[in-house]
Amino acid sequence: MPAVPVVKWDIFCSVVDNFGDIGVTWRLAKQLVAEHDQSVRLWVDDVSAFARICPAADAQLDHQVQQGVDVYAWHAQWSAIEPGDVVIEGFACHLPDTYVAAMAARARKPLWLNLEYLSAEGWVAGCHGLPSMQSNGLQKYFFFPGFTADTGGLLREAALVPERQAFQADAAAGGNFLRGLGVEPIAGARLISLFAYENKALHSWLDALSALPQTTQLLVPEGRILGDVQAWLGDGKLLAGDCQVRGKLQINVLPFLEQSQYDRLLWSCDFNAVRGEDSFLRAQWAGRPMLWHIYPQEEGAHWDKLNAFLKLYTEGLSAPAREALISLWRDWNSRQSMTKSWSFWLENADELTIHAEKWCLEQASCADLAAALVQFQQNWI
Ligand code: TRH
Repeated sequence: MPAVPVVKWDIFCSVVDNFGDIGVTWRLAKQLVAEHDQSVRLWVDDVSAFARICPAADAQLDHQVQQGVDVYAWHAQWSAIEPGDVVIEGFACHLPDTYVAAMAARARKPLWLNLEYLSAEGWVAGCHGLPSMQSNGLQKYFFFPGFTADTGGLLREAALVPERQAFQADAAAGGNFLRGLGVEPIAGARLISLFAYENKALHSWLDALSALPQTTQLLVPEGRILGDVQAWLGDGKLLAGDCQVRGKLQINVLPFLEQSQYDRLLWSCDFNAVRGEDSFLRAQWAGRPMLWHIYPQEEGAHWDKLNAFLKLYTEGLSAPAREALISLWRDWNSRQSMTKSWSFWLENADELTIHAEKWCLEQASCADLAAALVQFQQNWI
């Protein structure tokens, strides 16, 4: 049987802000190599952002191999290279003009894809996979991740959910993991992880947590929300390793974690506050209830996205549980007091916890995004 030729992928990532762009493209690159034996070059214009989520990386290098992926610094001054067979521009980033010209000049034209942002909005399915003719005669296809079978699916490694379930079924695993981070878990406490943009609603939530009868242990990796935590504590600059107690609330500050460690943090917690795109998805794979701080867009465009997700996610919930979840998410995202909505959420915590696992398993029964991309490429040739 003739050997299947290796498909070469070029994935381009422009780090607009934070870690979502690199978080998603790096995850995809790793998975294409590990599970589909593809040859992948990841071009990133901010290698230091990459090195934050992959600490084994060297932010100074122009080229390095990490987990089988060739990671290149994408410089403004582009050197000519032979384009791959599949070219992915992450989140509509602008490819170097000379690279696009080289794509058009290739005898066998590459498959050109724009990997879009994740959204649950209804129009996504209609646009997924559509081609758009470019001025140089190449077609560019829009590839939309999504929550329904008529979209490109969600990034999920093949072993992710079973691995996560085994971790959670092991009574010692979460505690051991946290101890490895220097955090002693408090027996009987509700464990919450917090990753969010700056948010004025945080103060009311921390007030509520500190006044509850049950202890809460809040785990906060270093990041933008730390300023609000600091202001609430009123006790100087917080650093990784710090621990502060107010009433029934203990706050532990963690270092920013490597991506797979961050997964384990989500798996260890009873509730996860997440943001952006990638952490939002990883919290769903954690099978635990969550609170999403959506990336705020101009003129409130993010509300349609948030509401579309809420509509899908809350299907099958009782009316009170649905309302509790929606109130909490809306208060958080509109920076309103969380006092009432958190207490309402707690009343429905059991149902929402069962629901989180159910949602995860439903979503995990669909094809994942990397597999869908490989399939798309095979159907295209
Ligand atoms: O960082 P984000 O806010 O990213 C983005 C960007 O703003 C981007 O421009 C926007 O388009 C997108 O949101 C919607 O949040 P996100 O997407 O959750 O990415 C964070 C990444 O960082 C994710 O891969 C998880 C990872 N991470 C770690 O690896 N370690 C950590 O300790 C934490 C807290 C996160």
